[in-house]
Amino acid sequence: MNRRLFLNLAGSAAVSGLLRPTAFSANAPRPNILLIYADDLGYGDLSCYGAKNIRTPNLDRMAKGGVRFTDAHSSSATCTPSRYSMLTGEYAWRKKGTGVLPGDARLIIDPKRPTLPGMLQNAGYRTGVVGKWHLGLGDGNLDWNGEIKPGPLEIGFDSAFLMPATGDRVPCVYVKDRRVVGLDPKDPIKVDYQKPIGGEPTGRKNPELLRVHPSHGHDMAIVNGVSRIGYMTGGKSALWVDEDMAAEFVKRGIEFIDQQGREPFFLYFATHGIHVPRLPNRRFAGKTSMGPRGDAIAELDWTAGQLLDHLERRGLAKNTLVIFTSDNGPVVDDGYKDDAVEKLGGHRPAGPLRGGKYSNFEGGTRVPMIARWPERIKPGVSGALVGQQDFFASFATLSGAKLGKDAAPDSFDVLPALLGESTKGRDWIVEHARALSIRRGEYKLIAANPGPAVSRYTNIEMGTGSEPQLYRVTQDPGEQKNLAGTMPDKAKELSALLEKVKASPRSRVDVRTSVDNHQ
Ligand code: NG6
Ligand code: CA
Repeated sequence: MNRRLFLNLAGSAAVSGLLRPTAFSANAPRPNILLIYADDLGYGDLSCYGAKNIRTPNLDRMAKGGVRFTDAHSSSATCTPSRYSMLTGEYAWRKKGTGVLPGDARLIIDPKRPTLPGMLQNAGYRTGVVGKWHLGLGDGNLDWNGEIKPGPLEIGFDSAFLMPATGDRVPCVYVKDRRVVGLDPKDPIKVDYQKPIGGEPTGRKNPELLRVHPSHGHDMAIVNGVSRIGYMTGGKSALWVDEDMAAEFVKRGIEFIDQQGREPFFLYFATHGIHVPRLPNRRFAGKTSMGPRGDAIAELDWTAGQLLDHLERRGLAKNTLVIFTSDNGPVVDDGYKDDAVEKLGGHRPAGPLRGGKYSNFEGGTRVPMIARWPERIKPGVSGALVGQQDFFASFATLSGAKLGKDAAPDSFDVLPALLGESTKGRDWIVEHARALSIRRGEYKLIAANPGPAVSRYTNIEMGTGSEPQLYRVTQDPGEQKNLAGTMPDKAKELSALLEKVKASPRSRVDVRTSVDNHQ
């Protein structure tokens, strides 16, 4: 059906000449799109972003052949809201219930709304997701032993191979399309996030059974010697092996790429690395001086390398747009005693930025991002301001799809910037962590948000303050000098813009500043 739709669209495009953006010749084949989405990887965690204690040769090679962005953002400083925004083109902070989800949450993306994969599917792409989901499954009280829906297949993916939530949340099983993989019906899975079930040992009561100990939280169900968040029983034959997860995802990603049809593909490949628990494969254990966190970065680099090599092998590299980025900034201790703090050495996971995951400072959402498409992109480094919520509108242009007014309400078409053809991306962007911040031009305003300056769990500087803060981030990327007192007009201007964005549920249409808004 998709292919037929594509042929129809292609036919009418030839007649009307309307569907393809002028920048693209009508005959050029549309590129495949591979989006490699890392978890918790910081701005300073790759050698191509200045890391000295670690080498990431595959991603460095990708950066050399593509555009490396220095001001690219996830929409939020945690996972679920970033993914929600990326797949819907809507800021997650506009919707209740889009914070970090438990593993038994219902699907938070309404199957009726336009989505990034759905838009590409309608435009004739074959769409797939492999890896971390964390957007909920089912519509409440999900039975993990039956048909799991709604899920990715209901929001525009043709196929799915998932880790349902996070590596540190139950259930610790894979879901393929609508079923748990390898489940024995005689050993059904039960999941509970409120109370222990089945009399099984827990991390709290049975620390002697653990091979990795929690530093905070993570003291419930024990799976593979690691205590997690949430309780589960059953499903023994279906449990994943943490150390094999990266290779499993690579295998499934390659399988998807190899189901080639005549249509281009879109693969959303979301890694578990480098989220906790950090249990990279034996091949990477001890490969860096930084313990499991460093080794997980090495494994992540390998993962990207495997996919890039495969594209090469299949002759697909030239016409595939590969984007590599991360869902939020870095965290060192995220709840397990895994040597990450002790072995950090001089490494700065957020590079020159302040804060990290969960934080209002730039370290929360400014993440590595590399775009490579040999047939189209000229290698370079770009300081354009771009956000992951912009993939939706940008890929719409790329694929020749038309966006309805209500679709992807906060997504701006920054395709020329993504392709390295323009140094201008967005005029402004909202960053979302504990509070909202707004970036425009040289400045950033963090809204007032009283609270402890440093998280006592993660030791991250949160960017809290009882008054708004203003930083000139172009000159002061480390956000050291608060200018709110000396530049009250600038603070007011940004604060008014933030209020306007909050009040305009379709910011692409309603918040036009001097914007290079191509839609
Ligand atoms: C936190 C977890 C953290 C991580 C995070 C979500 C505790 C104490 N901390 O609640 O370990 O799982 O949620 O991370 O449980 S994210 O990258 O998926 O947003
Ligand atoms: Ca994350």
